[in-house]
Amino acid sequence: MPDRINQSRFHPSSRLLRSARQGLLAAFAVVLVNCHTAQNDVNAQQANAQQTTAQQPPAQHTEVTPDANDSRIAWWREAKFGMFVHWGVYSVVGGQYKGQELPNSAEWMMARGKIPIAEYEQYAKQFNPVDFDADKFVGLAKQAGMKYLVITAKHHDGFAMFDSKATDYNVVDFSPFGRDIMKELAEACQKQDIKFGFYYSQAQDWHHPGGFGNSWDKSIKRVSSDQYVREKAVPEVRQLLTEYGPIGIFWWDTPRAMSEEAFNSLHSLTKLQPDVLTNDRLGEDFPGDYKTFERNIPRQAPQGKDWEVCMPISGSWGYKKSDTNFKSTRTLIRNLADIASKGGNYLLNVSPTGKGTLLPQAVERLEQIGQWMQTNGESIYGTTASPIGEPDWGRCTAKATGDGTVLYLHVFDWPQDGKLVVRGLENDVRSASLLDGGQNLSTQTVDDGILVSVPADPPDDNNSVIKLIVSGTPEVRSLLPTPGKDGVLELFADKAFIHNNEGSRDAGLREHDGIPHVGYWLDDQAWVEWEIEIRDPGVYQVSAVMSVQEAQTEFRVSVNDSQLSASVPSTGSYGRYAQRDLGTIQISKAGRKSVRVIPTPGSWQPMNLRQLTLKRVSKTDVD
Ligand code: FHN
Repeated sequence: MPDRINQSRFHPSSRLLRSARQGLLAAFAVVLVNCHTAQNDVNAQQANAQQTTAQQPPAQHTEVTPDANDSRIAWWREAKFGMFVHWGVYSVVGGQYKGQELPNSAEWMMARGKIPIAEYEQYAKQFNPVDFDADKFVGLAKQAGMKYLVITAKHHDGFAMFDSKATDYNVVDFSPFGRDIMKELAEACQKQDIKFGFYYSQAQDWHHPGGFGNSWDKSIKRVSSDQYVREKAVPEVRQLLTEYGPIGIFWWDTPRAMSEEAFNSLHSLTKLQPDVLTNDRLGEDFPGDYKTFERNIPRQAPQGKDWEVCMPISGSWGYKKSDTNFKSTRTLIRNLADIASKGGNYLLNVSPTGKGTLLPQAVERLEQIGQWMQTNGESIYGTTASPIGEPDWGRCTAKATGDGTVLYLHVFDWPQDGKLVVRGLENDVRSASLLDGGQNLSTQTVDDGILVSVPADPPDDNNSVIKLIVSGTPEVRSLLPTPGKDGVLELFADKAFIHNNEGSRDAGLREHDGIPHVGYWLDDQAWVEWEIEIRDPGVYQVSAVMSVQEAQTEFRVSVNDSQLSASVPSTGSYGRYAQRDLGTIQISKAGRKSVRVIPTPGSWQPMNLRQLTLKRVSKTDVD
């Protein structure tokens, strides 16, 4: 079955013609009455081959031992920073359809515009990025300090940006460009020592009759998703993993419910390159090598796993004419430091135009990030998460060095009084210096930790890095939030630890009017926690600032073993916040406490929680 849904069109298969040109088919002088006949033959051969393959037992999952896994992912943990590229047919028109702006990200234009396949194919016939130069393109990533590049080999629209053998609907056979972009980029990355990876939309395919997602084109003669996987996804993934050299990353996207056979036939292909790393988006049962967050940086890192944040440099993943929403260089540099300070990688997306180049706004930002990385790259590459939490002046990354530790203090807000305090740090300091220029800085131990004396002016407007070397591994006194002298402790959403079950129903940090709240809290198994320190036992009044849309919601608030049950009526809407008194809790002993907000199963309605406040109202319950 050819990868074009409407088989009635006469369309000489350029692959067969190409082969004919090579004289391979001259003897058979195939007269193309209708491509789908010949194409079917080609596909039939391929399909038979695939069925044979598919009938082979999936490669045994040789369990990777932790050490072996550590060595596989070591380069990725060192790299910290990569380029994501969304480039395809949609780039020709910048996400505009018949001159109209479509909502959302440009690569979704076929779906948002409900564009029939036959019509969308006409855009593919215009894809001709004559200004594309793979070496220059990869050079931009390298210059920015990026160590790997992941590009859309096939997005949801089904168009292959490589010389696919599974379908002529590809950049070589179907577009005037006629070159294998993935091949050119793979070679350029190899030359410039940049790891190369593919994004592949394994389930959504709006061009193949068995792909997920195309609900608008009524000409589709549906076939099973298994057939789509067998005919297209498996052969294309196999081709990408066998014909483009060493592949560092295979980036699955938008998993959909598929048969176990389909999942296993796709997953087993990654054994073709045992060192290839995969993300967690093949399907729920395939965690891959690392978790991927998208667009937003999590407040807390997921525990015990590698993770990354992928994010467009502007608003749209694919080039969108109207998208002027470019993040500032300051934001991008600080994002990189923020993510690294939590132990993650930053996969920053760029969007080539239909001509094959980046907009000047993107180039400018990549160059400015590159300048910062030239000076400060060691504070990012190969670092681990902050041992001192999130200081109020910026972020911190760390790196073991011999019998000591280097702490890189990423100072966003330079102290006006020349005194930077690293709160809670108790180690002996060996040295302190500006990473930019090496100027030595004096330090002293103070009640709150280590005070670093800094010059009046910061070396960098966006993120000035201080290199602090201490003896041994970091020793940090717990600096948990504690009630003030007035007995009041306000616990805000963006300092909470959100305990989620895995999956797409994650409660997470959202914002209304620029104020963070715990939102999307659909799952009554998700709960929220703050760690605090109580110095004065007593009875504490508990209140919350929240919004509740439905009639009423019920939950518990606990402080270690003490708890109260709360029932809060609707505040009118999710966007309408109010302060609600929830009752009192007795805290009998001083010390470290866990404050928790836990939904009452069966009586829970989602709420948006901005803050929880504890106020000491009496010394004991008998006062
Ligand atoms: O639907 C895609 C989207 O177009 C884009 O590719 C992002 C990148 O992570 N992934 C999906 C949305 O989560």
